[in-house]
Amino acid sequence: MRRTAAVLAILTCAVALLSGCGDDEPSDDPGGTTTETKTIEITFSGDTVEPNGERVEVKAGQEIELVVKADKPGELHVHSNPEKEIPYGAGTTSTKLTLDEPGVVDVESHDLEVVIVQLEVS
Ligand SMILES: [Cu+2]
Repeated sequence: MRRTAAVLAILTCAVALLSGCGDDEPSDDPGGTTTETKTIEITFSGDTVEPNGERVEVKAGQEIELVVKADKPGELHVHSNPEKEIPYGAGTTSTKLTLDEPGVVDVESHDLEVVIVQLEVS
């Protein structure tokens, strides 16, 4: 079942790409309440990535720090509204973001065609 969901997510993604999901607007919300930062470590190695489709619960407006460790540069795709593209380099790259709308937001690698984490925003 999970495989089907992943395939669907990728298809959704491909459609989104066709309709031009290239504009990334970082939605920083100053004046939000201070909550603990949720740190998610993502490790790319060759053609694999950890985690792989794991669900992570976050609060709306909570600061999320993505710490990407990679052996080569690439890009994460966050299926929030609006969508975000997060480039990373070889080595360790740390990026912060917040999600304001409740729902499930996929974080994907289009290079590997996988869903890395699903952020469950509540
Ligand atoms: Cu995508």
